[in-house]
Amino acid sequence: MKSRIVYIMVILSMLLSLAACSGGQKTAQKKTYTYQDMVVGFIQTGSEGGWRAANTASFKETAEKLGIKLKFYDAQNKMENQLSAFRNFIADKEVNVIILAALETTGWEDVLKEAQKAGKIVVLEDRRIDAPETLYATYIGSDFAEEGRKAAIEMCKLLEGSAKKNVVELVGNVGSSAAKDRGQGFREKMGECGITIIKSQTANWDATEGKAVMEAWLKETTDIQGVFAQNDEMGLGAAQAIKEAGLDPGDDIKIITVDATAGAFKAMIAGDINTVIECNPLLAPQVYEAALKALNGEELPKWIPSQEGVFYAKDAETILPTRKY
Ligand code: GYE
Repeated sequence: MKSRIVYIMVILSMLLSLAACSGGQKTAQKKTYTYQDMVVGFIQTGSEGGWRAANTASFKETAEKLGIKLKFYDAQNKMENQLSAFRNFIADKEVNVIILAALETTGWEDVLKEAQKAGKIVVLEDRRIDAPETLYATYIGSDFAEEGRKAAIEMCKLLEGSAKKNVVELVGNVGSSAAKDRGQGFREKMGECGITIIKSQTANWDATEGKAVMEAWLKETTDIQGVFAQNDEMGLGAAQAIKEAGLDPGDDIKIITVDATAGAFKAMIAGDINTVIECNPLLAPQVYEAALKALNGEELPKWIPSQEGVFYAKDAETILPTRKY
């Protein structure tokens, strides 16, 4: 009898030690990724001006600092290039994270499903898209609608007491979330002080195009009290056109832009631009941190908005030296 009890005890202890070590093997199999394990396929829009250059620099510099292997692709502002790059990164066995700055809000569902099937983490930076949230880990970018609302509120301040409040709007790439949402936000608030948008046209984020569109408008009418430019470059172009029409930008016609690049600060110091709404391009640290969390299986909020402010001409000279871009 005694030997039977000893025999059962021995079997039991063997089973317990087996369970413990297999459990250990199981936990040993669960890998914890570090930044050095990350191989990122980053799909950038293309060159659009100071904001974009700062955004790209943020991702390259931060990858270097963290030891992330970055495969950078510049889509030259072509949607078809972004889609083909996306598929190339899905096929690239080395890539475990894909980061996208989407040129357009639509057209992403198929590649996102392919990426999910291939087990790739997808993080959206800068631009949001219209696709099911389950298809990407998170979106890190600005609240563009809030930027538009801020612009309208600031334009109301600039036009206070003006008999007329005719405003013209220079729009970015019309398919982009930044353009759509800034326009929507501005329209939500402009009625509070009787602003009317008398002209609205895309200048594709570009200074030269912004100048050409403003020139054409001024040939039609000079009964314009304000310009809402959805980025700095287009606002700088409009200021040039206003000067060449013999008017004083920042005085005869008020100008508000979005981004807050160094060019806008210099234009505020020169008196050509009145107010600038900040849009932060230095997103890489937040984006890489979110990607690492997602790689390690963490659930993330589907949108992590950037924190941003408003800058005024009177403060520009003091603030410019503190700016990173
Ligand atoms: O405002 C503009 C750039 O997506 C927020 O894109 C970005 C916008 C920015 O071309 O300058």
